[in-house]
Amino acid sequence: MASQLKQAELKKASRVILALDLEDRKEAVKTALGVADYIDAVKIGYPLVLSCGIGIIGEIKKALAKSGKAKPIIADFKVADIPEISAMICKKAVESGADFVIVHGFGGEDVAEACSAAARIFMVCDMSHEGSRSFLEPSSMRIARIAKKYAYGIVAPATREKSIKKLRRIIGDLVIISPGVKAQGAAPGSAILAGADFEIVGRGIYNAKDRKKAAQEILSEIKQKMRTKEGEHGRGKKQ
Ligand code: OMP
Repeated sequence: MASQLKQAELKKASRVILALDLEDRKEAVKTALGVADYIDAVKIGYPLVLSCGIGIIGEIKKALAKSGKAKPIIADFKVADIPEISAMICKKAVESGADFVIVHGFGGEDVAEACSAAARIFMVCDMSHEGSRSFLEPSSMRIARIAKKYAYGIVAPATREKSIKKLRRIIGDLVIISPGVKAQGAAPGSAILAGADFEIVGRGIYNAKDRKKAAQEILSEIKQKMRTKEGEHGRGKKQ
């Protein structure tokens, strides 16, 4: 059963999720606050948590709320242990302020069930890097069927639009978040056009000279692509 925990929803505005893979606490807070107007959520994973401690999740969350720009936090722990330990990890993430936790799908149904009782989860179905073609991609459709039962959403690669399209057909209206934009080669907006709900961007924003400008540009490229697609649909209907 999917989690009944009362937590934040991911609301679609910019459609951008910031992957905050930095190692310095001050820099991380500054970056999140600096681009808060252009993102819908912040994803925090091992680089930041192992550098600053798990308290950084609550710290970023509070800093955003204090500035009047509260955002949901996704803890990217790619949980993949036995069910009991996986659930403990999810619980710790939630206690630390995470609204969602990313869990690997290859652990199987018992892990998914245990994690979904402890947190709202995103399940990794397929990944954005080349190596994922060896083991994960061939199993991604089976993982998606498990996700449909237990997850709030899935992670699917912006670098492989075909994968997003196939996974969307299985998971129905679950939320799709897609990494691989900019630094890994996918153009902003392409995953959304393929059926994703949000695009995850890390280096494309935090490595930019002007982070705000980079986030702004990514956002306008996404909106532009969406408008073009809507226009094409509109014209198609009239014909
Ligand atoms: P950039 O490549 O810097 O935009 O960062 C991508 C972010 O998405 C990182 O935090 C990765 O850990 C994460 N990610 C992937 O890049 N590929 C995946 O298949 C899955 C994830 C993820 O689960 O978030």
